[in-house]
Amino acid sequence: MKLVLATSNKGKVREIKALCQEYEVIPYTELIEEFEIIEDGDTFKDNALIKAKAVYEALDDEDLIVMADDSGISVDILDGAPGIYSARYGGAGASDKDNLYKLMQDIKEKGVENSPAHYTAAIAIVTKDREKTVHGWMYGTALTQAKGEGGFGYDPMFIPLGYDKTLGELDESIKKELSHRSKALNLAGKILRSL
Ligand code: ITT
Repeated sequence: MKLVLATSNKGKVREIKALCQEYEVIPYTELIEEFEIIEDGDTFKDNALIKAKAVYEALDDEDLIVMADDSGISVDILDGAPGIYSARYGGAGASDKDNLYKLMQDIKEKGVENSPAHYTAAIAIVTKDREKTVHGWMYGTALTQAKGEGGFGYDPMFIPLGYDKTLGELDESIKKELSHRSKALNLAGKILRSL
């Protein structure tokens, strides 16, 4: 089964390919030119659906199945920020590194060295006659220091519950087992198998 990913985030593509080996996973940018999708929903779920529907319509092939991931990190001491704004936390055009350093700085400015935090992933699946969404979460601690080079995005500042190292330091097999994305993809797999 061909599964087109409505994302241009290379970290997500790498993880989704590793977790969905029974499918032929293709980023939409291999089929059509990358285009801007305005993610103006109020929730991860809304934004995942906006991306999946935009790409499904642009591909104009009713046999394709499109999957989108909208995700982010929510930090308790920051009242859940950056949440759905995780990709733009450092401002328009901010890199993953800019976002990471801004988040660590904002936590530091609250006068603490760390805070409980969690990642959320909403996955949307769009076909010619269906629109489905599922979610997954990973809880842990957000630090004010980045450690390790593994993963992507905010991973060097996030320690999953039950561990004492960041996702930047831990072997990728651990994130594969625990992550918000793998939990959501596990549920997405059930939907895909029912199509
Ligand atoms: P697409 O919309 O093209 O999928 P994006 O990077 O803009 O790519 P989002 O809007 O979903 O994706 O934003 C997700 C943000 O949260 C982005 O800054 C990521 O780096 C971060 N993020 C999401 N999942 C993550 C993970 O597993 N590890 C680290 N950071 C993550």
